[in-house]
Amino acid sequence: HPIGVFDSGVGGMTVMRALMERLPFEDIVYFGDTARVPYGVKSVATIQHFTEQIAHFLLEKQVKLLIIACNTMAAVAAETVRRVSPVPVLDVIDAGARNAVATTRSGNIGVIGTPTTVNSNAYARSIHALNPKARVYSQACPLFVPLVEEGWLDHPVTRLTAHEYLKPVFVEQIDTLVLGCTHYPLLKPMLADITGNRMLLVDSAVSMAEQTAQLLDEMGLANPQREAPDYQFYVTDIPLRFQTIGERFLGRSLNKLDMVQL
Ligand code: DGN
Repeated sequence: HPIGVFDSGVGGMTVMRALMERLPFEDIVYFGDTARVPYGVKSVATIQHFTEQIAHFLLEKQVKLLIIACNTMAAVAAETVRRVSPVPVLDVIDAGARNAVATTRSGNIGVIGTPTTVNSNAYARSIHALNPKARVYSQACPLFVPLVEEGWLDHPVTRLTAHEYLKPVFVEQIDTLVLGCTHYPLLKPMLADITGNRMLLVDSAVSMAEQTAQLLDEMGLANPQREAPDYQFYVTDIPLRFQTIGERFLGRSLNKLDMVQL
């Protein structure tokens, strides 16, 4: 059975990529709701409704595990998915929070994400559940998503924007920074540069892949070593730049792409 991964659009392909690298013998089905992205500006009820539709779609594909790759969906709809899913559900916020708590030395953790993710306080809740003494500082970075989709990964405009969001008053309080949005791993080199070499960056996509590997092991669900796993992509729309952006996120060419309606 494949692993089911889903996102509000193309961004979850950073999680898909991390999973492909960490778990090279697993079949993976990806679902991106590209017709309805961005979720970050929608109401909680709508995000929960859309998320539940996607979960049902993937469950019909007989997935052995559901992975919520989108931070915005994980922030407000993880419980909705857990309620309807007979298979285990993992989400990026829980994975990133666990990694951050394990990583920080000072207990002062910074989180960056979309406004919905930051306003939901989901990272702070998850981090405090693991370590009540940790202090969480967060910063919404709404301009990062369009800048990354534009491909401006090391562009003066992006650099200026990052300096604006990551002001010294924020950065100097923390020793660990969680990249709490699917798009941010592509900015990692620039963010590392701006926050300085003592900052510990937590890539929530890599954390997710690590947690998935652990769970598959524990449950005895991991595939044995084999050739050529199957990767299937479903999206609800194929916009103009989809191939370019998708391949940039995935780090390889995008085959087996189908458009579906929910
Ligand atoms: N995938 C979303 C996230 O991780 O928060 C970013 C894109 C969006 O829906 N705004």
